[in-house]
Amino acid sequence: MTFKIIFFIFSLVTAPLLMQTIHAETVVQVKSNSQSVTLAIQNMTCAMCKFTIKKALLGVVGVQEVSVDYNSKTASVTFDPQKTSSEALIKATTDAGYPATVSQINK
Ligand SMILES: [Cu+2]
Repeated sequence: MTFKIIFFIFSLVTAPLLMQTIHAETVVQVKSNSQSVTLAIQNMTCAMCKFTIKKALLGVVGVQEVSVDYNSKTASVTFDPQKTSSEALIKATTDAGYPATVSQINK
């Protein structure tokens, strides 16, 4: 009974501290190894195009995350700037049949 109460209070105190530590590590990693850009993509004519584009972008070494939006004809790409560049991303989509331009650089 007493032990349970002590353990409960201990959990309440340590949980937020643990969460903060995890959060801080994530932020540091994002700052040092990731950059995110939004590409405006041409030639998207149907919903299937987004899978072709996503596959092409994920094939670029250094790309970490891709999200393609058919309605806005854009792709948000997170990548390691030491391994690739927005120029390489544009080359990949262009080679797949979808020329693109950088519409936004997200820091
Ligand atoms: Cu299509």
